[in-house]
Amino acid sequence: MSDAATDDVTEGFPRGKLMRGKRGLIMGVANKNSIAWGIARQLFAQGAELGFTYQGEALAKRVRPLADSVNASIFTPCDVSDDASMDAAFAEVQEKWGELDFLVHSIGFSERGGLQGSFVENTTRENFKLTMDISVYSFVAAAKRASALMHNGGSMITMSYLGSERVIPNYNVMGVAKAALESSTRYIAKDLGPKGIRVNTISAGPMRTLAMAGITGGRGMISTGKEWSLLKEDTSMEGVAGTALWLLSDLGRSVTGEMMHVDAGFHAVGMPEEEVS
Ligand code: NAD
Ligand code: 0WE
Repeated sequence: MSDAATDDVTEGFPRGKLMRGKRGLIMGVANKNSIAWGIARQLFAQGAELGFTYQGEALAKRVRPLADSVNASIFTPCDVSDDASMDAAFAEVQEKWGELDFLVHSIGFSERGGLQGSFVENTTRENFKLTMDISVYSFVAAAKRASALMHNGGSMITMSYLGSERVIPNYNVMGVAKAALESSTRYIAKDLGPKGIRVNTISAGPMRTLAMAGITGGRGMISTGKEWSLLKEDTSMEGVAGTALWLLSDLGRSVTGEMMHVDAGFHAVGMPEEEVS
């Protein structure tokens, strides 16, 4: 655990034992900038045993070395739009581990054409369904399968964004999907509560990931976010990963059905100071 490679992969993340003896599945690593990868490194630094699912073979080459660097014991494809693929991934967890302590769901998708301009004009029936399927239903489907393997309680998180609660230009149908995702978190938490399984959402501020690349107004979103935020900072991967650690570890006991903003305080602003000075 203390060789050079481990030091490198956990750089910036506090080391400890909070996750020792816990095994969990990370869904949604595409590359080293993925939020799921930041969370994975933090959990690894605290002693968790990790498994990874990746979207498809096109991503395997990029994700495999990351999984190897945290000694992942599971590395399996999972296209969340396909029930058979989801069944196969969780069958692998059942076979290799037989049980599960935590789940990280960090997946979202909408067609690019739905993420610009007029929400009313640009939201097609097809893309509405696709966006809801991949960004919302996938969490319900994963929670169902993961909870069946959580014999000693457990903890699950999903990733959201402020565009669910407020109008953010161009976020459009993804905002509607994130609202449904946050609501789903509460209903899943209700069903799984009696099994000692906690279910929570992290609402992160804008971060430079693949999902942000080429977004209309993406750069302005990050710089204005920083200017208007209470901390006058970008949202940090360390902050998001630290919140994930808290929620997924026993430190998060008694916390369920909750949504935590990790956005340098941006969500609390009603009027930016710049506009009145
Ligand atoms: P990312 O592109 O690294 O991650 C998105 C992941 O979704 C990828 O790993 C991709 O493979 C996966 N995915 C898409 N379709 C899939 C499918 N059919 N089957 C399986 N996997 C599929 O980008 P990210 O920013 O790390 O996004 C992770 C989550 O965080 C998303 O839910 C996103 O909405 C949310 N989020 C992102 C930001 C941000 O600014 N980057 C802010 C708040 C919330
Ligand atoms: O949830 C997200 C990203 C969502 C996303 C991004 C893409 C880009 C590439 C979903 N689907 C796609 N499909 C693609 O083809 N975020 C919170 C980051 C984000 O995305 C935005 C934002 C922010 C912030 C889109 C418009 C406006 C703001």
